Amino acid sequence: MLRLAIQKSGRLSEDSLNLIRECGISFLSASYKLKTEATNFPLEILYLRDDDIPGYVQDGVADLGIVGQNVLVEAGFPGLEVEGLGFSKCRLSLAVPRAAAYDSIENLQGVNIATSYPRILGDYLAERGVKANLHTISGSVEIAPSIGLAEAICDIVSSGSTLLGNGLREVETVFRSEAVLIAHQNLSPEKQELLEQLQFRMQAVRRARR
Ligand code: PRT
Ligand code: ZN
Repeated sequence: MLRLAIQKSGRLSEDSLNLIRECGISFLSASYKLKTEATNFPLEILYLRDDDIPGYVQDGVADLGIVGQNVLVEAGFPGLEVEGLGFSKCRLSLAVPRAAAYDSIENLQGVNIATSYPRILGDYLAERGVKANLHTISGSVEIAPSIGLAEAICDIVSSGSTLLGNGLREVETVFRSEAVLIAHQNLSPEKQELLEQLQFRMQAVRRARR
């Protein structure tokens, strides 16, 4: 039986469950439950915090997972990605206060930047020869400039209205993300076969949606 980890409650949850259902897989879901078994496919679904999903799949506690590429790459396991799923599209961007002068990434030399993505941002800045002071915070990153914690931020953006509402202006796109299917690297031949069946169904669902 395959074990698939999905986000318990958050932006990925509904689309992840819909995708599994559209693959013709039936299961009972109750919001208090932490796992469920499908009735017509050898699949067990685990409901977890999204941040825990890459590590569980890396360790083989779960065979598969659905998670944002941003979380996957930040966790340091980009090699687990099997395929993009086309939902939860967003970008990780740098932003500065609306009135701040900004011409190029060079302006961030020596600047304090608040982010929940120190690895992705650190790599991006290092590739461009920029040395900044990264302050890692786990949430409410957008308020950092207004409370004097940082002069710039790097956070997830989709519509841009959160940045706007906090008086910030997007200046660089650091990373583009979508939900991805991930898999443990050493699946047994039986599980690998089930993964291929599941991928075949997922691809059919995506073709039908277009
Ligand atoms: O509880 P758990 O740890 O499981 O969930 P979480 O709170 O860490 O994650 P969640 O549910 O907020 O997001 C899950 C994934 O959805 C992210 O890792 C991204 O891959 C993806 N995603 C897509 C987003 C957004 N869009 C998004 N807009 N994740 C977060 N946001 C936030 C962003 O942080 C910012 O605060 O929404 C705000 C910006 O939105 P706009 O529309 O105002 O630009
Ligand atoms: Zn999370």
